[in-house]
Amino acid sequence: MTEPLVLSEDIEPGIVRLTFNRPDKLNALSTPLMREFEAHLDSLAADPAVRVIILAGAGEKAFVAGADIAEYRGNRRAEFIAYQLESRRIFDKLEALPKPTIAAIRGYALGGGFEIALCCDVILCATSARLGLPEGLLGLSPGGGGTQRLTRAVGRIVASDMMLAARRITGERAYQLGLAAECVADEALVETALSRARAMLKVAPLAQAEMKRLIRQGPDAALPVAQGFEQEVLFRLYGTADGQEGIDAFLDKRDPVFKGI
Ligand code: CO8
Repeated sequence: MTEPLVLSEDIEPGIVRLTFNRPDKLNALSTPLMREFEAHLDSLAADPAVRVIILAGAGEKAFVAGADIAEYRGNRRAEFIAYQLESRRIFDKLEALPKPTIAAIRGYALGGGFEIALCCDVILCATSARLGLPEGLLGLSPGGGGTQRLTRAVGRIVASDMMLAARRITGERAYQLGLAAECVADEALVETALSRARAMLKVAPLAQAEMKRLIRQGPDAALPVAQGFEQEVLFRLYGTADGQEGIDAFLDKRDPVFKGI
């Protein structure tokens, strides 16, 4: 039997880890790998028992070193465009998942690999992490949202420095820039991701889904409009069973039991 290109593991109730699994090619995003990844995203999205998804890379060297450059050779324009369109759809699907996602990065997260991380809600880095968008070195430009999501995340100057000089940054620098929520020793990364995921299990799922959307979509709207979105969400959540459960539980000095309704 051939090894899956994306491993899916139930780590603890509610927490699933997807691991990109082509370590000999630094987990490069081949077409078959992207299709397996999408199939996992679809089934995790549809499974109400799954609350948090952690993304990781197999092996010591990389999270994901980008698109599979071997597939790019030969100026096969139709295939190239088809891959880019399919990948963009999958990246957008990852970003829009109504559950929290965590990218746990050890080693290289380059090109499409970094762009996948930018589609996640929280990036955690090991000190070995090296993040970058080196497409310019191939005579190309990013295609998985990197020019836009990175620029929105860190601003124009740092994004330009990283892209125009193909400069990789370390996990520690990513943390300083606010790109990573934390940077820890390599040996601590798995446990750190797990502890973040456990913390996420305690937050009401509907509230998480709504906050995700607000965080992503709000900055593209004018502030008063975005604040309007925020208020609508809060009013809606207040009327949900979980909204009332959270308030009751606090006042009754007990842990809330959220049902996602
Ligand atoms: N594609 C295909 N194979 C790769 C890739 C890749 N992106 N990265 C590494 N590999 C392969 C190498 O060819 C090598 O294979 P082999 O052993 O068969 O020769 C193996 O992985 C190990 O790599 P290296 O020997 O190169 O390892 P080093 O430690 O010397 O170097 C680097 C590590 C610096 C990460 C180096 O491998 C490298 O520069 N890789 C390419 C990085 C890159 O340019 N990434 C961007 C690709 S373009 C892109 O991502 C566009 C995104 C589009 C988004 C939408 C689609 C997802």
